[in-house]
Amino acid sequence: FLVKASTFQFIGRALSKIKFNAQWEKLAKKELCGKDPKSLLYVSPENITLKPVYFEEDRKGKKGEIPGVFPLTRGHYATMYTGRKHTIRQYSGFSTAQESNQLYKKNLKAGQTGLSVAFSLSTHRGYDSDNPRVAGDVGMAGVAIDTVEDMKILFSGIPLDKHSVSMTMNGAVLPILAFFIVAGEEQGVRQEELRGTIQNDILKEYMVRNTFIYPPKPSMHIISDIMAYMSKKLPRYNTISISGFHIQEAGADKSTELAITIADGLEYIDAAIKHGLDIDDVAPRLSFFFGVGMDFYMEIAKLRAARRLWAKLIQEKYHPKKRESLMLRTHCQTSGWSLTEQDPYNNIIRTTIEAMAAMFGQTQSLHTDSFDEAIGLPTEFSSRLARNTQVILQEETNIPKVIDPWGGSYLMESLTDQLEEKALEFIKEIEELGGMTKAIASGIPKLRIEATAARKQARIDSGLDTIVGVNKFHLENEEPIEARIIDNTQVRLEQIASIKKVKQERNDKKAMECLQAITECAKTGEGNLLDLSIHAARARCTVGEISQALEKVYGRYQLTHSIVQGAYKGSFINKEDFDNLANQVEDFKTKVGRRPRILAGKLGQDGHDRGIKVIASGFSDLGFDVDVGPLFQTPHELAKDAVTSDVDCIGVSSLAAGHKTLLPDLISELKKMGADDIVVICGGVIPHKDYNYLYEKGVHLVFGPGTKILKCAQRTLNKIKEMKKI
Ligand code: 3CP
Repeated sequence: FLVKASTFQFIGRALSKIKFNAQWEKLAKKELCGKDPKSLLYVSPENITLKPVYFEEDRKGKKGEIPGVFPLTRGHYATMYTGRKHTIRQYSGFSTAQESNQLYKKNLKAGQTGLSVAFSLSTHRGYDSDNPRVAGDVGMAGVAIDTVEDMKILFSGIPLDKHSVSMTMNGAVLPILAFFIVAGEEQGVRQEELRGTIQNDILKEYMVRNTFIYPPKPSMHIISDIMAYMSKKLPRYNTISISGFHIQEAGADKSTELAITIADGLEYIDAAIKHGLDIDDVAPRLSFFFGVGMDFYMEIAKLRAARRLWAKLIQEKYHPKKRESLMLRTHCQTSGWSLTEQDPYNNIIRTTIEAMAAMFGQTQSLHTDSFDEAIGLPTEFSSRLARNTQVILQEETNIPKVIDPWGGSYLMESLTDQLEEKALEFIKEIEELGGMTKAIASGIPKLRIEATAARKQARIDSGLDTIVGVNKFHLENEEPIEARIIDNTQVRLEQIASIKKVKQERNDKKAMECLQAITECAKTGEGNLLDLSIHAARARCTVGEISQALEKVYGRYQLTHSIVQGAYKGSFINKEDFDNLANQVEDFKTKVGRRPRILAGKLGQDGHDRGIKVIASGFSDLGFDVDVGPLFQTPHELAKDAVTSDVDCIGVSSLAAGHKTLLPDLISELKKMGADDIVVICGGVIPHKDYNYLYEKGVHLVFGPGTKILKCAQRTLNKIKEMKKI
């Protein structure tokens, strides 16, 4: 039922329960010339009904709360951010450590108050830059860090006891954390003085982000070792940033995002307790990370409900002694998914609105997206505007001068209650499945997210939900905007040279002993993996070597895909257009003897799979025979799978800037295999100016963000027919 239920099934039931204040209802009916005021209701994707007006009775007799007082809905400190503004923490990293270091210093001077490192996908997945598997990924979507020497360059001239640093790292968390600690040490900063956050939230990687390396069980062991080490030695460092952001970006509605995030947090605490830690050793240093999209009221309510839910559940389940254990401290990021390639300056407006929601929701730290992120990596200009969005909100609007300004609003309190209730329902379902690790193994949370994403796409494609410039008010002519270009070949060569130098200069025997100790610890569970990784970092072992030392015991995890069926079709309003194309697919089947067969693939280390899964669901509902290939394939592997499965078309989704290297390689692999009659289509974050380059290299169709699935499917079918001369 999680997969097939349509949003619309719920609407009738929800509406019949709604009651208005009788006096208002009478007046409203008159103003609406007799029409039922229920026509003004809106049912959100969470199945929460937004009413045109709220009254005291919507709070069901509940009293107002005080910031700093349990259950902390209005804030975990009494003064919250009236005295200390939230941290402006822009996530960034460009190719090399030198470039990123320059950028960080510049940003700090210009008003940014915290650092946040974006790593290269090759680093995320535990590969050194000289590994041929990652030829197309090194330095494309963040900074490539191979050894502690790179980390030292990254923070050169940035004292690590003065600046708090967030590092988005999950898979290769041990070597990266170890490099950071050793870089601090070699700057003269003691471990207890280091401040910041490591993302280290592996559970969500198996549901959405996919930059895992090892299977769930050993990954949870790694996390427990990190919590054990850091609670003793790095008391000011946040050990996990439990992310709902990625869950929302992958398509979840707000109550699902909230429930999964809180359930992940509880699972980490249980793992720590099993590892012998106390609730008060771990909970105070867990931190959170939420996405903030365009549903303004709902996003503010979500952050309020999150604080309340966490405080209540921790109190009820673990009875901590420290007050800090109850505090849900969070970073927020404006929604990348809400950015459009079409009329992209509109994104500045979107980001401003989302940033306001995050501030009204009392975030501790915030990243605001650059307007050009649906087209490519941000430029210096767009990054400046993004940062200044926050600076202006903090400095010019007086918004931060009042704590929880929406507290006491009938609407906001009612939405907060409803979101808390809905999220709790799903948390209980997860608990009944035996906790989050088991729920992930059942595949239920992932399917639930993917079904919501497919339904949302259908709502947009059929015009039920508006996106300005995409499905309403689109421009006749779009002026192309500048996008940042990264010379991946140059970055890779520089990194390869620096790895070589580090290996030549180190004591190899010592390095190998450190790696052997890590492998032994992984085998026996004796010792602490972070402690051993710090020794390996000091001995100049690389990211790849440390990851490999663990992989020998744990192996590399492979995700199996399933495709959500019926959710796209079930939420599509204009059935005539849908059926017309579905009939063409049937005709194809009659003529050819089989359905048009598509292999949807991801190349390189880019694990963002919302796009490919939504396309797979939509095409499959239309009658195509769709298979989703494994993540992280090389062009050779994808071509081989396509030939073996005898497909008519390969669809590649590229979101991490690897398209100019990986797609031409795929085409040449297909040629080598004599399979150049296979149609190759691609989509994702691909700048317009790269379209011709891709066409020249042999790609048949390129689809930008915002393309309707029906249009994409129609053009693909036509192309397959043209190639097959049908
Ligand atoms: C603040 N403080 C206060 C008060 N306000 N003390 C008393 N009364 C107050 N009113 C204190 C805090 O206790 C803290 O002290 C210090 O001031 C700093 O405040 P903070 O709120 O802890 O702020 P910050 O250091 O910025 O930390 C924020 C959190 C942290 C806790 C959320 O985890 C964080 O910065 N997270 C960022 C995560 C991030 O950037 N992720 C990027 C994801 P102490 O220091 O003594 O505790 S990017 C992923 C994007 C896409 C992708 O996947 O690629």
